[in-house]
Amino acid sequence: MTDQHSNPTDGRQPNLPPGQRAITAFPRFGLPTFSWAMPRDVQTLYLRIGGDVARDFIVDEQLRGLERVEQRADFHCVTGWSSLGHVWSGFRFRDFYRLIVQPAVFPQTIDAIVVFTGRDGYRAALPLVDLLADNVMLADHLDGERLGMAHGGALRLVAPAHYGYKNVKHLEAVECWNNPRRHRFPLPYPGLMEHPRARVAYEERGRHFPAWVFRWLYRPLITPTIVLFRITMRRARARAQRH
Ligand SMILES: Nc1nc2c(c(=O)[nH]1)N[C@H]1C(S)=C(S)[C@@H](COP(=O)(O)O)O[C@H]1N2
Ligand SMILES: [Mo]
Repeated sequence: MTDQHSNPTDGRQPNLPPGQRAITAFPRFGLPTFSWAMPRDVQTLYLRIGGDVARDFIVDEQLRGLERVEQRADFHCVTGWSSLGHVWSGFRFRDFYRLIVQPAVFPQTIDAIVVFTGRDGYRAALPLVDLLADNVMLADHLDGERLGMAHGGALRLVAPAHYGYKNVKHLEAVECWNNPRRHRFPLPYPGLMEHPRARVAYEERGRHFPAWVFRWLYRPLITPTIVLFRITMRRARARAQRH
């Protein structure tokens, strides 16, 4: 069995979603443009809440009051790699939404959209209905350790049913838009690469083209991107140590 196909959790061939290959590592990954925008603060727990709210506000300590939950989940990047069996700890998005966001949001509509912004400027959006699923988390721990520079500290979105590009790291802001058609969300990648739901099980990799086209386009980018992020993360760590 090659390294690429081994399952780090139990050694059996995993039952992977369509078009995915398991890798044993969990590399830092993302859009190359953001590899140079490593956020300075990956430790302070806070979020700005905005969108269709009376006024933007910041939550910090209130987050710690939410019930702590843990789940084991696989991670699937839209480019085709999967990293299996990770344990996330943090807070249920649903609890965060119901207890902190909802009281401040103007009357909800069923097609509300939530836009997440990272401290590196990265953005992604998901329909509220998808985010209320039981397994969607705001995580602050991965495999027993606090999230840091590598995987999205202080807080990241974990939505295992959706491709990695919806799992925004280093969360800075959460905006809830009731009437998404009235707003435009500038996303950091071309519209073609965006799928409003990006569900792994249905291979919703992008729009207008069949999934195999995206697989074929993305596959050659995996290794160079992993190498790039390894380099930029090493630099960011060295910089953080100097200061
Ligand atoms: N803030 C931020 N979040 C991000 C990205 C990014 O570049 N910046 N990249 C996305 C993509 S494409 C993937 S596959 C995952 C990778 O998560 P990891 O670095 O923990 O492996 O983060 C997603 N969330
Ligand atoms: Mo990704």
